[in-house]
Amino acid sequence: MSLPARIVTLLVAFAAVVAGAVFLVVNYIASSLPTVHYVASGGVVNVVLQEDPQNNDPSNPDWVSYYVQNPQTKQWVHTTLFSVPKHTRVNVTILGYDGCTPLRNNYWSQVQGTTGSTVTVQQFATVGKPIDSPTTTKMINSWSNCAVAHTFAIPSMHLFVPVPSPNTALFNKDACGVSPCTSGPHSQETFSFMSPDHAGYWRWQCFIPCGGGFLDGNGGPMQTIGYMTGEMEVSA
Ligand SMILES: [Cu+2]
Repeated sequence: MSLPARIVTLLVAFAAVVAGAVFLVVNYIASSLPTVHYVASGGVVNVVLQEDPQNNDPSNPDWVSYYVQNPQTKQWVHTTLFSVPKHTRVNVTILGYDGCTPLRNNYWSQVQGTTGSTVTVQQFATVGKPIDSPTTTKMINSWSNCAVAHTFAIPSMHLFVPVPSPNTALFNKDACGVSPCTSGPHSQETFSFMSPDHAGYWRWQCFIPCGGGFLDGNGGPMQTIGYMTGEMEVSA
């Protein structure tokens, strides 16, 4: 290789390293996302999330996204960071406003790691208007019919929860188009698990390839904290 070619190669490699470092700093270290803190009451915490077909961040308005509800103000916070106390029963409610996307691996249709290995699901036409009764199930099959929108998984705890999509006919007619969603057809899913018995950070993520417009659906919101991946902080 000639000297100029070597210099160019070196400069390109250096630029790639700098770009990678800048990406890490901007996306992880300098990230200013708020953490929603859940405090135990009566030995339990009640975590409330929603997932939407869009979000209210002007830089990526068409990205699918989770939101976390502030337990005091009931405001929806555009973040995927929340904290729970250690060794506490965590009751989770997820409101699913987004339409379905099939799982790439249908293994994740099976509920794993929750109390009783089940979830309880109910469908709503809009807030306060149920269209069926709550059903407790061990699986939401994303292949037999397109019924799963996203998943909530904490892989290191072996917790995997498929989150159901709303009734398809209602969703196609009347989907929530403004986030955070406060009306429109949605599913409501509840489940529980015990938080770990020591403090730390547990990464959670979605396993549906829901990054529309990105390679294999795995880019964009799928790899960005605040959208389809986040952290559960466990406090001492
Ligand atoms: Cu997702």
